[in-house]
Amino acid sequence: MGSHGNDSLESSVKIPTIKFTKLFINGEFVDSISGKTFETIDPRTGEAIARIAEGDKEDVDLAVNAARHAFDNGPWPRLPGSERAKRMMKFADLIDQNVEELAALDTLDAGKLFSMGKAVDIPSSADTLRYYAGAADKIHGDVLKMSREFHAYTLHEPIGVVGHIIPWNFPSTLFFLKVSPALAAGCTMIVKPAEQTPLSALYYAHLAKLAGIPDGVLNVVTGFGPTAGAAICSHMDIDAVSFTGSTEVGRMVMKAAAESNLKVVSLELGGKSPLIIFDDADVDMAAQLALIGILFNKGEICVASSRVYVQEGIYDKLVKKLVEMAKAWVVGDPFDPKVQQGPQVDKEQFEKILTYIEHGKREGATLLTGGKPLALGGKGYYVEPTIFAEVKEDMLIAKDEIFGPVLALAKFKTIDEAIKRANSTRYGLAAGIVTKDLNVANTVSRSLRAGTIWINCYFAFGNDCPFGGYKMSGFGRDSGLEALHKYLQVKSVVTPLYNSPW
Ligand code: TXE
Repeated sequence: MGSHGNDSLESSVKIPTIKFTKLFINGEFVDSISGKTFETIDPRTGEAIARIAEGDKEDVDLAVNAARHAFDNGPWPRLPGSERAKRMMKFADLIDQNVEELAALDTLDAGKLFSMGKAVDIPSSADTLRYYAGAADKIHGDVLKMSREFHAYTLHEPIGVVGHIIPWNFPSTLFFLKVSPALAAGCTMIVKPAEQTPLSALYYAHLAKLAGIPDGVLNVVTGFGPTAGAAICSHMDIDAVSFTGSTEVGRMVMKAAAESNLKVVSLELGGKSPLIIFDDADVDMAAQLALIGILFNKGEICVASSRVYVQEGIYDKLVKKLVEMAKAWVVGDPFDPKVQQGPQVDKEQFEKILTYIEHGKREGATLLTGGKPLALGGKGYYVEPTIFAEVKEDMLIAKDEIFGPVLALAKFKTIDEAIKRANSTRYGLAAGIVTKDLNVANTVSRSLRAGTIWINCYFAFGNDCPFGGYKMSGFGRDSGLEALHKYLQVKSVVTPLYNSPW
């Protein structure tokens, strides 16, 4: 595992100055009503990057008033879909024009790889906007037959004011997976980014204004979950809340929605996704998928393949390869293009991961590699790529989402055993299958209870591919036209015909 000093990096990559630190309400950057601010921290060093306005319930009220007014009286829901689309396209172009700066903000805030942000997260965020812009003028209902006495049709109307609560692991991607379909539908909204990663969300608010998104349509309230986030969930004037985060908080979101105005809820929560590797798999390819499946984005991804089941015939070869690759994996400064894994997002996540590693050791799993923090210059929240073998389903490291670079390996004999063990989890977000046998792939994919199944690939996402969970990974879908419908209401309109007794 390599480490790289970062002194020279600061000169080769342009570290942006932080331009936007205030709440964005009704088209203006404003201080929080309390005047309070909080620090956003660089996980490479543990030091503060900037002070950000700390929104609370009163600020959420202001943002909701602005969004309500924009929805009830403003142009956005009433514009032709093609006009909303034009502005969304402009928004996407502005993102493309600022890719480096935006990628650098997410690297500073979240420790994400700068090269990945520049090549994938930020450009694909612009493409998410474009995908839904393309749908904005194709929102329509059906003509219904009912009986011969009535003429009826359905209208698909924007659901209203939406609250989006997002986490820190994909600050840009998740911002646009939530905001884009809601904009296309004609909704107005309040976004609460995670307290760890407020920087890019505020920048996007600025770009939205430049793109001609009317004031009040897109508001960003930075702040903490139990205050600003909770105020969104229990607000009486928010019509829907779309949440991505922990299962624990997802439960609170649903409870607050139920106890306030029964707002519509969609939840994308944690995962403990299995990857099943069969005897006929290509060893190199399977090892690569298993490695990337757990180490991509430092394991901070809800669909990480954190449980890998390997059939007994290929087990020894595969494990040998996997461990070799994990040992060669480069951990270090995420601005360095040679680095494959940056620091965990914050001290809390870093400590959570190390605690799980200790559990794994105590519970009797075999530690094959890693298992320690990496002290790169004595700073930062770096964790070694870690692989445990002989992991049993009742061990904590097999049950809980660790959200870090920690893999749980186990050996299996038969297909039925693999299916049973893969399904023995409270989560159901994703799963992977590696085999050359189409019958095995099809049988297993139908038997796994998860929202996305990857066969001979992993992390293959697309804007048209619905994404979401089974079981305690939540409900509702981000991505695809399914997500657009999350932000639409269906209204039936019925009128009598000439020969009706009415
Ligand atoms: O999540 P939280 P945390 C999982 C992952 C991680 C764990 C804890 O296992 O280790 O959750 O991470 C807001 N009302 N995932 O503590 O707290 C919060 O401000 C309303 C998986 O960071 O769920 C942030 O904006 N909102 C996940 C968002 O919820 C509240 C990605 C997520 O934070 C709130 C992140 C409240 N009471 C973590 N409390 C995924 N599915 O990808 C917090 N928030």
